[in-house]
This record gives sequence, structure tokens and C-alpha cells, in this order.
Amino acid sequence: MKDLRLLKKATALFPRLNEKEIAVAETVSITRDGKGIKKKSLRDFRTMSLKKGDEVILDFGGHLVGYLSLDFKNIGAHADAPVLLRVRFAEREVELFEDASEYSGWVSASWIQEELVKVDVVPGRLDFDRRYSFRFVRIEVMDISSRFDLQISEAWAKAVTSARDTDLLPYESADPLDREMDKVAVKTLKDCMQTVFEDGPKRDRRLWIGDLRIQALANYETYRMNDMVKSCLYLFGALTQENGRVGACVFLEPEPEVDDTCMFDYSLFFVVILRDYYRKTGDQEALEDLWQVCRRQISLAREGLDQHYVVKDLDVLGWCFVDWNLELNKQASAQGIFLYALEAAIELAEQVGDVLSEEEYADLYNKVKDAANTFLYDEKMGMYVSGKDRQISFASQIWMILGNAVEGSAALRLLERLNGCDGAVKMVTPYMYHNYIDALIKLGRKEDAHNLMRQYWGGMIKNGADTFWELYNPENPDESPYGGTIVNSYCHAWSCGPAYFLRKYFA
Ligand code: RAM
Repeated sequence: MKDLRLLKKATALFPRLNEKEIAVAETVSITRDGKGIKKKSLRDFRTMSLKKGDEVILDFGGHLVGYLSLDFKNIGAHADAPVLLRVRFAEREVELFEDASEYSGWVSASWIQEELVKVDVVPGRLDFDRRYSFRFVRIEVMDISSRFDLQISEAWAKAVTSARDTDLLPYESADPLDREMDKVAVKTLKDCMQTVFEDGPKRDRRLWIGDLRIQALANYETYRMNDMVKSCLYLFGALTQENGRVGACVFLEPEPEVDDTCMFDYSLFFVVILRDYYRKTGDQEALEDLWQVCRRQISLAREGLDQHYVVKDLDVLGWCFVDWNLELNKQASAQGIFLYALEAAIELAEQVGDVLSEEEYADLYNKVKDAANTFLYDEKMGMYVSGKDRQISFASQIWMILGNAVEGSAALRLLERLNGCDGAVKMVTPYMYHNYIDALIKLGRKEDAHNLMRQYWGGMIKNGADTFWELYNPENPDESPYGGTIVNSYCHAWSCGPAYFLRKYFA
């Protein structure tokens, strides 16, 4: 379904992209042995004379999203044949050690940031048309005539983002790690801020709703580009699926269009994002324009309940996202997320003056909450269970806490039991860790939240992150669920939460 009126409002609010030229910081060599990856400074690339088989690695000194340009010169005879180059772009050094031809994961290999290019005219310039997300560029001379050598006489990148540094609110802290976490989180957010809030500028380069929820929160504490949040909300609201469901993500090109992926939790987050946006801005126009979309999400989620008001568990892969963990059963998390979204819907119903919906949702909330505590709570274990195998997971407990199925000291005791429960299915993404931090803060366990943030996001920093990653397993930092780090995203929106938490709760 396309609502052209809403779509027009969405596109009218698209931000302008700002460009900045970035110079190469260093020419480096990057090697790996049993002890890890070593980066060494080399003499400047502009002085190198490259023959067949030679290579050069440029370090731009920090993560950027944009377009690379190279100037070339020939040394020796007039160029009598094209130069064949392989150019690889990497957000982290580790990606440079992977061979794209060996990649066989399930995410399309076309995401791999690598190009084979022919340079026909030397001396001349090569401007890359495709936008890349990178810090390192490795250029290999695959073939060149023996009558001349290649010199890269200049290299620079045009970085693009819609975030404006001048708008960034200051953050102060006496603690160096907190400052660093904030800096890296802000940079993550900034590089994901393009025409829309992208999930990752390397992959998937589009607007996903789960990521948007966290980006919007971080944005309110940093760049405050609230119209950009509004634009994204209108995009989702304008481009729903056939039955009116908000899709999990939206494409912009060639025309704005909703994806056919839908997820129980992601559709509901539309309501939550609008509530957060409304709290920040008091934008009555947006609330009135988008209220019916919210109502539809609630009624679709309601159709997913059984006769006892329990979310029906489904066997369909990806029916509800929650976390990138294929082992995880999503039922109890979905129940908690429904409660969480219902609370937002009740608040919005009141603001928009829809008394009937407000009453209906309050009643539904109580029923879904009772159902959670009657059918999804195991008295003996003292924990929420999910699915027919009664799985216990961090995600289930966290979402029940965030949805207020359990509160106060009872919720604190639940968390204690959870931490003592060896078999509980763990969290695998910064996205789910974000929700855990949120739950800890909600229960007044600020110090624990802070420590965990320092451990988890601080762990990425220790591993050299200058933007935060899509996935991080402290026990195996280079893990990839996709079959190779070359398709992992190392600047990923849902990881930017520390900028929100630190500024809002720890400043
Ligand atoms: C990943 C995306 C995005 C996330 C979805 C569910 O592929 O990168 O961040 O929201 O999956």
C-alpha cells in the first residue's frame, strides 16, 4: 500500500548530504601472524613505483563513508596497455585477509567491497562511482605493461553524511573510556546518517526499523536531526505492506519501496519510535498523520495471539527478529515486545485523544500481561520460558522486564536468577545488549549497566574499533554468522546506543 500524501511528506524532509574531502593519513603494510594483526607505516605511496604484483595499502586514519579518487602517473614509456587493478575497501584490517573467491556464505557476495578496474588512460584520474564504507584501501596491480610503472600520485576520499558536526551536542566525562565510547558511538551514528538512517553503510545500506529505534534515541542526544527521524517514520507509514503492516525495512532506489520482509517485533517498533519522537518534539501533525498506522500494527499483532492472549509461536524463520541467534526461540520476547509497544500505543492514544483505543489497549495490555505471567512463567525455575521446549534466554527475561510484565524487586530477582542460570541462551548482538542495558537502567542498576557497557562496547574499542560493529562476540571478535568477515558490517547503527545511554544517564 502506498500513501502518496505521506510519501510526499517523507521525501520533502530528506536531509542534504554534506561532503568533506579526506586525505590519506598513512601508507601502511598490514600483516598477520599467530599473535594477531600488525600495521606498520611505510614510505609515502606517492613515491612508490608499482609493477605487476605490487600493492599499496592506504589508511585514511578513521572510518568514512564515501567516494574514492585516485590520480595516476606513468613512469617510463607512454602507457601502451591498460592497467588492471584490484581495489579492496575495508572497515577493519581483518577483512583484508579474506579471499573473496573463497566466500560461500548466505549473504550475497556482491556486498564484498572489491572492484577489478581497468585504467585505460595514464596519466589520468579514476573516480569510483560506488559509495564505499572504509578506513583502509588496498590497491593491487594485477597487470601492467612492462614498458612503464604506475605511480599513484594522489588519493583522497569524498566523505558523505547528513549529520552536521556543528550540530553535535558536547559530551563531557572525566573517564577516558566513556569519552572514547561516546566518540565511537557518535561516529557510528554519523556514518550511518545518509539520506535515511541506514543500518550499515557497508551492508545493507537501507532503513531498518529495529536500527532506527536506537538511532533515533542516539540522535536526540547528539545531532538532533529530528526531521530525519520524522522522514523515516513517514516512509514506513507511507509504504506499508498489502495488509497495512509496517515492513521491516524500506528501499529508496529506484523508487522508495517497502521490502517484503516483515517481523512481529519490527512492525510494533513503529509505534515505539513514534512515541519517542512525539515525546521529544510534541509534533501533533506527525502523530495525527501516523496514528492509524500505529493502530493497524496493534491489531495485526493482536491477530497473532492465541485464545489465552499468548503470542503464537511460529516455525517460520525470522517471523520475529529479537537477536541474530538461530537457536533463540522468540515467543516470550515477542510477548514482552507486544507489552512494550502497547504501553507506547496507550500513551499515544491519550495524546491524540482517541479514548476508545486508549481503553481498548489498556484492557489488552492487562490481558497480555496476565497471559505472560500465567502461561510463559515457570514458577519452579522462576523464569520466563519460550516455545514448546520452554527455552530460557536472556532475551525473554529482558523483554518481559522492558514490557513491565514484571517490575521492581521481582524483576531484580529475575535478573539475579538469570545470571546464575548457565543454560540460558545468550545474546549475540550489540542490538540485544542494548536492550539489556536498557533493562538494567530501568531497574536502577545503573552501575551494572555502565560496567557491562564498558566491558562489551569497550571490548570492541580494545579490538581497534573506530566505529561499532554489527556483531561482537567477546570470545571470538572475528566471528561472522554470514561465513566471512568481508560481509560483516563494522559500522552498524544498532551499536550506537552508548551515545544515548552515556549522555542521558551517565553525564
Ligand atoms: C540485518 C540488518 C539490520 C537488521 C536486520 C534484522 O541484516 O543489517 O541491521 O535490522 O538484519
